[in-house]
Amino acid sequence: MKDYTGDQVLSIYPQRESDVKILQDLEEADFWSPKYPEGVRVGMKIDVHFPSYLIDNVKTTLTEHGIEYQVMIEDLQSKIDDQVRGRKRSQYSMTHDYDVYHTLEEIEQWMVDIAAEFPSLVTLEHLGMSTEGRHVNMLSIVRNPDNPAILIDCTFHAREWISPAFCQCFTRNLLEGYGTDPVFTQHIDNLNYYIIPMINPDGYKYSWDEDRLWRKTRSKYPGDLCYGTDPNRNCDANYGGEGASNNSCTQTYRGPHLESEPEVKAFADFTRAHKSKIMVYVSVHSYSQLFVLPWSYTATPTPTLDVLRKYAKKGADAIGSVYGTVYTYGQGSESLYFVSGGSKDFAYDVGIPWSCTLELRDTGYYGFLLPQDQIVPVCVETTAALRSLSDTAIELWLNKS
Ligand code: 0X9
Ligand code: ZN
Repeated sequence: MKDYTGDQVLSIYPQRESDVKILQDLEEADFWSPKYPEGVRVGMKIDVHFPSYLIDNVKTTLTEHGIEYQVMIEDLQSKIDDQVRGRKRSQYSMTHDYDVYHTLEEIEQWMVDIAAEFPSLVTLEHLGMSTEGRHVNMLSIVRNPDNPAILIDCTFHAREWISPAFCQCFTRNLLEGYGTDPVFTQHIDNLNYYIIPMINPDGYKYSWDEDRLWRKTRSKYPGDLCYGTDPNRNCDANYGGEGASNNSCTQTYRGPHLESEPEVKAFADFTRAHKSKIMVYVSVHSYSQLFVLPWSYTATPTPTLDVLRKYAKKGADAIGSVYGTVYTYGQGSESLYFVSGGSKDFAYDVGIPWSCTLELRDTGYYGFLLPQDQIVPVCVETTAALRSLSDTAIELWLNKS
């Protein structure tokens, strides 16, 4: 397992263009937010992870140039260890715990079990294979094939562990609510749910066994130096444009060609085949507390930006109404940074009327290392957003026909 002892994550606040330039030139900087150096802008909070042996140099450089910063994570390895502390021994027996992070094997078993527990509501469908030969599966809750649908995926990025934790917990709430909770019942009766809890199984396993901060898939191509393609740069949405890298050793590698990743291809084929029914697409990531709306690959506003914003606001308000957690929303290229080849832009361009990347908690205190005691609150508040977005899907469908 890769050791991050002594590594630090700094939150840096560039105030001038010259500061931006300095940040972009820092060696071995692992950008957590934004994802890559070109995304750095004046006035942003920039979270960057540095290896222990460079930390003193980096701080000296920042101080010399009068660039403000604070230490976000003092010792990365101890935060990594803290994150799974208290994980119960028998994670998976008869009951599944929804308040801990689960390994890939546990999540795969959970998918089989939840489908078996609610046989009249759910089927487990095979979408495709991963590079390393694992199944990419989907839980499909279809009461009536003529109903509209909502497509939800989790774990595009391996290290964003709160994402699959949310998918598991939400699915449970939804299914248990059928017949007991009037809102969930009405939703399941009128809306089909396609839930892909684990779209990047190879990367997720690697983030447990080898490198906690692994983000990408685990493919490697002839002529490439490094492993891993960013699946959220590999989709058909201005593929290869701004905000994606052609260097396999970066975190935002777009892959050798469009849909080179079998996981992405499986997702994209399914989406294209069901595009006329899918009204809402939500890709669950972390972190930033944001609804990122199309487009991210261009600053041009989408023709339906008003509609996108209207329902994003409802979702953000729904989250806020639970514990007051503040979520913002906006077009990707304005609220975050440019991304080409992202899944939510692909979904939008294929004709799905409402789509977003949903970046869960937090805003950069723990970042990807969100403690387990936040899983349940994240689940509760984000479930409120998905209830709102379920209404949105039904409403868009009624307006359409
Ligand atoms: O950079 C990304 O892929 C997403 N952020 S993350 O920290 N989860 O990696 C943002 C993507 C937003 N834009 C598109 N999906 N197009
Ligand atoms: Zn992500």
